[in-house]
Amino acid sequence: ASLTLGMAHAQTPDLSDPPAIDGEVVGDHGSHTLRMGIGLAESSPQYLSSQYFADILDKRTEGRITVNVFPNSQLGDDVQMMEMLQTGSLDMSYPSSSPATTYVEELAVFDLPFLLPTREAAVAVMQSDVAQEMLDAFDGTGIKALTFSENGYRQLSNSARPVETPEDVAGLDVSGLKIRTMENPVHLDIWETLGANPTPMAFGELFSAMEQGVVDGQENPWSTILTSNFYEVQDYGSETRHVYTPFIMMMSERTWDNLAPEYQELVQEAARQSAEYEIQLSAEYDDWSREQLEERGMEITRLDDEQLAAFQEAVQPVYEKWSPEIGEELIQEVQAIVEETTSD
Ligand code: 2Q2
Repeated sequence: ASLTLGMAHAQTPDLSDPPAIDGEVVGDHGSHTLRMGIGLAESSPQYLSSQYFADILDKRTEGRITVNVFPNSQLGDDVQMMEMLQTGSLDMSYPSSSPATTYVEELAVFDLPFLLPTREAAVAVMQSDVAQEMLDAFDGTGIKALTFSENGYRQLSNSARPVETPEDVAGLDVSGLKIRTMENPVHLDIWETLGANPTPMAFGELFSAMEQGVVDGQENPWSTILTSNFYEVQDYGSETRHVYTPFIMMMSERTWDNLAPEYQELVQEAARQSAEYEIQLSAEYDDWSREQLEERGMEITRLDDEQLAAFQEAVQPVYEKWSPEIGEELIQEVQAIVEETTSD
């Protein structure tokens, strides 16, 4: 991206080929055709990196492992697809960590508002031992959690009014904004604490709920608001960056157990390589998507430090309420990792 400040135009994401697929071909240990369901559109970093994952497996097994990726919540929403992994009726999925807290409650640390101030800190946490322990904690649930990647910094959008302050969310002489949230208790609490009327809802139902006015708004990274065409039904955006959400690439334990050890090793390596590519793409998409949304008519409010501090202050009670549930020690471990990255 260009180094000038102000209205620097974020570079269009470099959607050229992902990193070359090197590494030797893995021997013949049978053939597998896997189905992977995701929630986002074909233009999203989530889909593009899932396709890269599939390409790595195809190339390094000479076509013996094929992954067919189904985007746009075609096969179901995050909660449904995780259940399908457990029963073995779906091989892979790529939900956010937030709806997965029902399986591993420590994941809710990622839902604490303003916990991860920079992408560098977020990546350091996702690549830490404590994060690996959360992935390992899926063992026995029927889900093999392979790796974290970036859904990204969540931003508020709505169809009612510009939002610069928590009071704008609550509405002084009008009712609080009706905000859709992911199916996660911490997210519900964040928006209740801000005086909104939050409703948990599957991602696949969100566009029509906004179109029909069932909800006024939602919160997702700019690239999701762009690639899922939310700008068609949302006039206002606010750069709140209130939560950084990871994705978790998941495989059915049945599918995993069915793979030869050599294939399991390759799947794990391909998952890591595609997650690295996804984080790079998602970072490139972030500012660029916000500019694309403005070009498509969304009025986006950039919060200054004072306005941001007002939101951070307003959601402080969420920490008081959820720290005991999530675990003070875990939160301190994560905050220590954040400190390390922001101190140098
Ligand atoms: O708000 C949401 O539900 C999204 O951030 C989703 O968690 C995410 O896009 C997944 O649906 C992707 O499969």
